[in-house]
Amino acid sequence: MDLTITALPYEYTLPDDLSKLALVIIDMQRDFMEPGGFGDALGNDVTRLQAIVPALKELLAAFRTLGLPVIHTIECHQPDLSDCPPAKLNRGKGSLKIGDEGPMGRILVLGEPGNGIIPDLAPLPGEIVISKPGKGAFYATPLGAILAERGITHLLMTGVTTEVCVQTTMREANDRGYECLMVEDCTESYFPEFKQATLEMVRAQGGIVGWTAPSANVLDTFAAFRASEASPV
Ligand code: C5J
Repeated sequence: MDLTITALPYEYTLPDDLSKLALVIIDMQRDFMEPGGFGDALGNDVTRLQAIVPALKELLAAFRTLGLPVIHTIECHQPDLSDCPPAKLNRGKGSLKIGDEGPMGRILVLGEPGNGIIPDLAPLPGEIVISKPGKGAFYATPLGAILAERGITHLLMTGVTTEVCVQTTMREANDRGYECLMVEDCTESYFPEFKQATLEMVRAQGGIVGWTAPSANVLDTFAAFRASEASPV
């Protein structure tokens, strides 16, 4: 049977083999989620982002229950910042720059406490964790090769922030031929109007970048799938 998720601008059809569907969780790291990190240093109210954690945790649990692929990303740089171009390093007038020592260690540097994924969404052994120096998760990472190797064709996009790393990654994925759906209540921005605009943008013009749907619709489809597996016709 064709499995679909009720979505905008129209229903999103899942691959015949569900193992070709991956959950992509972008940058749910302390740097963006907690006071003292990069997001905070740029002057943002980081507490706004906490609201998505329960829904994302539930969606992650559903993927784990079904044994489907999960990909986490972390925005980070090497300690010598050799992978951080001046255009990124010097951008903005925040209180702390990338590489500076902050309350959670060096800002956006791999391995520092602030660079870790929040405990609620900590990766399990075997889940893919992509360290990315850019906003998009395909740039300068093995993500494309990993997806190709596993035959993954469909991506559910979640994480923070909606209009920066999540949208950039979704656009990169769309151009590479992936069928992408942004999960509305599992992504957040420091700017509610930017989140709203992003959701509208990606699904405009017949889904020019992809689809959007609330996580409840994804969970409903998974429940239907499990019911069909339990009592095949
Ligand atoms: C930002 C991100 N906003 N993960 N990074 O700098 O969206």
